[in-house]
Amino acid sequence: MDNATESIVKLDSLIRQSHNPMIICHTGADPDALSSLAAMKFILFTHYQKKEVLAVGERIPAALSFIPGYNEVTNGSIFETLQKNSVDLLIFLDFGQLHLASKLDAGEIKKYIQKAGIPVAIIDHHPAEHKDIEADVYINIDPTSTATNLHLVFHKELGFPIIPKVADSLMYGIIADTNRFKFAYGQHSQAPLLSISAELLAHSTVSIEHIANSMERIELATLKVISVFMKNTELHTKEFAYTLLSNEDLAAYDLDSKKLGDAALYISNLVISLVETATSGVVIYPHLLEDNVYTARFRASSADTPVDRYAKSLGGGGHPQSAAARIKANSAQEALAQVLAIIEKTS
Ligand SMILES: [Mn+2]
Repeated sequence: MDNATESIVKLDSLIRQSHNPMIICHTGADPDALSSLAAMKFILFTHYQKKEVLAVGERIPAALSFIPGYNEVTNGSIFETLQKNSVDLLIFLDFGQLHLASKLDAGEIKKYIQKAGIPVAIIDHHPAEHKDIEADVYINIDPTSTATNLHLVFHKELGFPIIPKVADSLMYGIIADTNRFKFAYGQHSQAPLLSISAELLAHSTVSIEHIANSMERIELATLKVISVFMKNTELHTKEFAYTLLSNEDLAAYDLDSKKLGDAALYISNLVISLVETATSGVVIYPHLLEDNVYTARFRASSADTPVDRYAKSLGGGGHPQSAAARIKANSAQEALAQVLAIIEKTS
């Protein structure tokens, strides 16, 4: 048996022995975490005949209520649930770092698990080197999502039939974490991803179009902020685009400032590094909680033009293709001037 098969066999036997399993996802669930939690709950009910399954995540965003599994999971305290129930197996989904379990109680949760001697299994897809939770079983076969790992474990390796509800949930996780099959996680992730998805789609009741549309829905108030960001977009050079939004813009166009963050994310993720010939760009907007502070959100459509160097020079940080910094300035224009000066110096 290879390592993965051995871990899966061990997980299967831990689940069979367990009378009171609890499954949890990371705090502030994303679609993959939430869908995996729901799918895992159906799997434990259907294939392992568990009578009750505690499925808990903390701070699950209400914005994810469009995901079919939303009502199947409990949005509440993991530590309190552990204390109130005699849990005899804990399965962590979509994370391997303790602090991601809970904003307030991560340390207490760890102590409780150790004291009670509860076996722990992790099913995750994030880089294994960051894992800091000690687990009896650690499964991380496919790098693209937790959903793909659940498929590989329960359908491929353990041979359970694919039930439509599980296929639906797993497809939401996959579409979200790969941005509709776009992201490559290393060199060889895409062919396996597409064959896993084909197997699930054969049993799924929702189309890729439906899933993608439900995730890409946008609030009208956010769209109005986006439109001003778009209007203010310019090319600094052929390779670099920028846009900014000032406090004056917020007032002049009667924009909802609470939508500023969502609108800036939309523009930086989907627009600013794709304007004409540009491969990178920046989005600048006021930080609403602090006067004279602006956020600069950098994005690159190619790793060949990394933007984290600019963010770092401004005291921020991030990754080559996505980075951010906070800038002290008296106006959005002044913040932009600082950013462009840094780019001249760093390029
Ligand atoms: Mn994930």
